Amino acid sequence: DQIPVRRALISVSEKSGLLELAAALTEAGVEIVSTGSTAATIRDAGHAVTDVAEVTGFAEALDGRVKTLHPAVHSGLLADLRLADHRRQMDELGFAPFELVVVNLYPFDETVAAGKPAADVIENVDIGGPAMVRATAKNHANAAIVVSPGRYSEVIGAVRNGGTTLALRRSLATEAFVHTANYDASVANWFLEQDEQGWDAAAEADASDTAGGPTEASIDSLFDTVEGYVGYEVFGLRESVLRYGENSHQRAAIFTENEGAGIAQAAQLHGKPMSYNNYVDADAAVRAAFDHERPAVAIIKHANPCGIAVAPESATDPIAAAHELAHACDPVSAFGGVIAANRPVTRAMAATVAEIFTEVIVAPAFEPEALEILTQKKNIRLIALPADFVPNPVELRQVSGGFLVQDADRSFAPADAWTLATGTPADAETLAELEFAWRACRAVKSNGILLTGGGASVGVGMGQVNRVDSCRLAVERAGERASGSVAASDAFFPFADGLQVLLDAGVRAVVQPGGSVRDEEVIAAADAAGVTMYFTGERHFAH
Ligand code: 93A
Repeated sequence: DQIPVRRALISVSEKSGLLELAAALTEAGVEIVSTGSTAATIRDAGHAVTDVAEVTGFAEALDGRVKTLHPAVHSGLLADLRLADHRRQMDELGFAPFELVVVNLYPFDETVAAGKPAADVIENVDIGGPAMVRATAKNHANAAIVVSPGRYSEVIGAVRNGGTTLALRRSLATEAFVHTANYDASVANWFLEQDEQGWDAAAEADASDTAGGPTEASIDSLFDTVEGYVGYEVFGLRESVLRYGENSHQRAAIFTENEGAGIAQAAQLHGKPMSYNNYVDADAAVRAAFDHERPAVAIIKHANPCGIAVAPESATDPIAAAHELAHACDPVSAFGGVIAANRPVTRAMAATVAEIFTEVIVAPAFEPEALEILTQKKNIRLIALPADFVPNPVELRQVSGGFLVQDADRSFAPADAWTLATGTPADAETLAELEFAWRACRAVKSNGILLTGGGASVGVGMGQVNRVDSCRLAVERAGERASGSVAASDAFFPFADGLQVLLDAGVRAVVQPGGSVRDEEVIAAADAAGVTMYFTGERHFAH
């Protein structure tokens, strides 16, 4: 099954390793056929090369759009020389086969990442390259297809050792089809984005929005790493390059499931491209807002809520009312925040948000008048969730050397399943407030303490390694509003000290999982303060 290499076709945009390859092939007596700038590079280094135009009898046409798209090339790639009839036809046509084809494609992703105008992006959709790659991969029984410089040395070794083996050609062909599938997915993704964002907006895409990050030349190697990590499962995902990652020196991309209906598939109606951090915060915001059945708004900074509220029953414009309440929790931190609403954004909500510097608003929809107001703001990103939006049923998290998978934390113990740990049973209004606090609390990173009043957070203590500190933070943020508020704790109080901070601040009712070995101490503290406390029997850590 070994096939000696006599004639190679080389056409590469990315030219690293090209001269070493050309030198090795020349030394092995292989004839090299090549396209425009690839041929020039090889020739300049002093190696013999045949121009593809000599093979086709046609000069490159239409500014290079037609270079290799010719029967003389493609018959050489596709002839199945195991068949006498194919050999006979090749002789009659005067065509010769290629046993080795080395192609890499026009830099489509890099052109998008560099913020080039649409015309440049479209010119970088490679047509002839993928045709050669796919033809040769199909015909791997007869020829080897190489799409990445990383495989050159292996192929050189094979050429020197008498030819490519079937095993090598199969492995190269698999890589080739994955490569062209991903390439086409990138192209399709870009076209979908233009459809969603408006083609003109994209043409105006300001180079300063996308340039300057580390993505330009190096993004391919990031994708190689990701492909190496997830194997060929990456097939079936659309990838798109982000300006940069969490910080400007980190390369980044988002992989989008073709069948999903989440934040990754949401349509951007306005604003600069979403950043890595925008995606993280928008996802956290949506999860927080959609944890409530009533109209709700969550305002997120660094994946934590700085405000979360549901609309009062009496509100005439419920989502606008929920936003005002959420914003009032911590107006300082809400500056530059990411807002999610679980109902369409109304004119009234838009008018308020327009006054506050906001990075992103995510919602199921925007009323036309709301859009009119918000699109006046150049920097705000408006994101419409898919109509069939669903939170992920499972969550993945990377650890070194692997990743963790778990069910998403979706369910809640309803108030009628809680047990009264101490105090008089809460009245309906207090119970509803406790239920809101309990639902809102899991949007807070652990250790999470949430103080609420009137269906709105008034103090948030998040992300502390010590529950007492979270209690102090929540009380400090709430200020005067702590007195008469209700409190939720995402996990049990291991000692009475944290709860005591809340009791001293005048909290009137508490909900928490219970289950600490010191529950008795904790109950005694609530009892002494005459405060009602419920145990839910389930905790909601979020890290
Ligand atoms: O413009 S194309 O879509 N039409 C073609 O016929 C064609 N042939 C090769 N793109 C084509 N190529 C691509 O040109 C290859 O995939 C490669 O990326 C690039 C190499 O061209 P050059 O050697 O002129 O730099």
